[in-house]
Amino acid sequence: MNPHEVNTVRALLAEPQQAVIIPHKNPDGDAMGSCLGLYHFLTKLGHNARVVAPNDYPKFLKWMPGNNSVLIYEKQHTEAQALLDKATLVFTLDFNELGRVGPQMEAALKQVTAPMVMIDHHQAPASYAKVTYSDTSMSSTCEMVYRFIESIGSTSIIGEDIANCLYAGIVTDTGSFKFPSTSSDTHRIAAELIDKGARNAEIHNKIFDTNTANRLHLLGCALKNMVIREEMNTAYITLSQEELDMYQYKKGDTEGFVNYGLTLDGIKFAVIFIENREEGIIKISFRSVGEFSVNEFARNYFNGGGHKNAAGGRSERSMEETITYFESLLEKHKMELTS
Ligand SMILES: [Mn+2]
Repeated sequence: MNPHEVNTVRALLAEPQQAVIIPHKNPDGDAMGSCLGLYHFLTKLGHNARVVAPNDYPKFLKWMPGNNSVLIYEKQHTEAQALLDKATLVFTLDFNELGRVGPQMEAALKQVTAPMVMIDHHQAPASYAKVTYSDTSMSSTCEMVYRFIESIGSTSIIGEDIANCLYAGIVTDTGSFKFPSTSSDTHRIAAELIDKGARNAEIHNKIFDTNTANRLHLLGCALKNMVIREEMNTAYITLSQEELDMYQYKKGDTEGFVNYGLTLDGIKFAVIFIENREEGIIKISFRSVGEFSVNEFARNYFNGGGHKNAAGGRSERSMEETITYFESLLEKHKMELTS
């Protein structure tokens, strides 16, 4: 944040606020960790704060301190709406435009007159907030919340509650400190959080070692389906609705599957196509290493976007047509993919 933004936030927080903190739809570890970390911080400063998530999230994120106070907009609509109505300050975390909370909550947020503060590391932030703290070089929104606390107050306020929440988001969004966005500062902040009480081994275990037998079998199916286009440095996976049903797919089960393509020697571009018959679409996740921007690829061809090396998109065509289209795009981008 620049000095002007720091002053604006400081002035806002000089008065007691009714703050609502909002993650994106289908919140991940970084979204929930940053929201709950900020929740504990604001509460410690004497504000009335609440996290309102657009929809529910997986069990492996529900151990975080403060989780019991989170409201789910989709399920607890009346209570959540009442909080939004009386909010004097709204924080939006880990997303770059209001549409990321889903249409129902987006409409509600557009009615909000309270000032908003955005803290986010995705590209192309929209300009709805009074303060936009956006930095695409950051590993995670949790890292940004740490810096936010540092610049408007003092990190001495960070106790084990904040430390555990923020550490969880950093470990999730950095792929356990292996993605290129992991900087020396990320490690310094993580170390600081451990000193302040983050139980790092336990956090890792709670987030990552939660497989069910069905999920591992579904992973086996996904890996069998993987198509490796070595000459394009590309690997992609498809999962049909039948296959998901066969292994009693539950939301979140395919999380991380797309990354397996990148573990192949020489593969720079990995994609997973997942059929969702209920919505009538194919959901797509893109990952890359190096210069190939999956953010642009997803934006240009699949109605999506994200970061340079991690993005999402969708297709309204059938799986077969989607793959044919995708293959034609590989040809079109052969130069970039093989350079
Ligand atoms: Mn994030």
